[in-house]
Amino acid sequence: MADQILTSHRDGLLAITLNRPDRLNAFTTDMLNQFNNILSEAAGDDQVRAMLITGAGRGFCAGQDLNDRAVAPGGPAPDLGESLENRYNPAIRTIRSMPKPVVIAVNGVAAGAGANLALAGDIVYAARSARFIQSFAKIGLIPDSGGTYFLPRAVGTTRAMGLALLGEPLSAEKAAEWGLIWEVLDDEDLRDVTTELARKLAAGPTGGLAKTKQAINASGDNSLDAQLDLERDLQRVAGYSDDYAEGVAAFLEKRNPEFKGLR
Ligand code: T3D
Repeated sequence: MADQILTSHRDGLLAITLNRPDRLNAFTTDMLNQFNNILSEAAGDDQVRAMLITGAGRGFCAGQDLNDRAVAPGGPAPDLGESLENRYNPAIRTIRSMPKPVVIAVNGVAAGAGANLALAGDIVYAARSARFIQSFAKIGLIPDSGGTYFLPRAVGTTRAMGLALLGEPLSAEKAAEWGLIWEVLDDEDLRDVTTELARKLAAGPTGGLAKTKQAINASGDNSLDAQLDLERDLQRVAGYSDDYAEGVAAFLEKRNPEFKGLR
């Protein structure tokens, strides 16, 4: 059996490719466990300064593999809370909290938990042919993997509710127009452009980028006062970093900076 997840690590960039193209990269339990292991190792590895997540074939990820669920009318029901607690939630938490930028390249359809995994990224690009589907509504479930958190914050309650209750596909272009994702790229450009961008981030002052991510993610739950305090605290630490000194020196000397990317 081919590896369900492919990784490559070069120049500080860890690229992860979900690799079950015949099932639109839907997650089995094994695959999701593997994904979580890769994510948590990457989160703590200083050699990984940025991440890129994409899918193989014509899909990004179709969420939970429904063949992997022994569920049928009248039969025993699986404990989906256990599945979220132990596998989906850790993946989303690790992506959101890891102190390095995570770029998502949505190469094709992103459905169910696959759609919300995409939205967990820090910068989300999509191929023009990609679609985002909150398909939970079609099978009697609720949007999980952060969907009920990310959607209303990104597009407002009205659109979030429509997407979640109807479970209809949202085109990549509309997703960008609504502010759900950063940018749409032509299908043939997606991989190269996102790899290049993620490489640039990996060569950047990743300590500062990590603090930026932390502050922006905290803002949704903070008052302005609390957010100003957080900015003060994080900026104090950033101001003591070698990367800040290097960034200022490079600017004044009119040369490219060489960031170490330490926290
Ligand atoms: O269970 C838990 O642990 C709780 C957590 C739940 C999180 C979730 O993600 S629940 C939601 C699960 N996902 C879905 O409901 C999406 C199901 N898939 C679809 O609705 C459609 O496949 C798509 C809209 C995503 C794409 O449609 P289309 O027409 O482009 O492709 P297709 O022909 O439906 O799919 C291609 C193949 O992939 C097909 O197999 P086949 O006929 O060629 O042998 C299809 O069955 C398979 N596939 C797609 N999604 C899944 C899947 N197989 C298993 N599980 C899937 N989720």
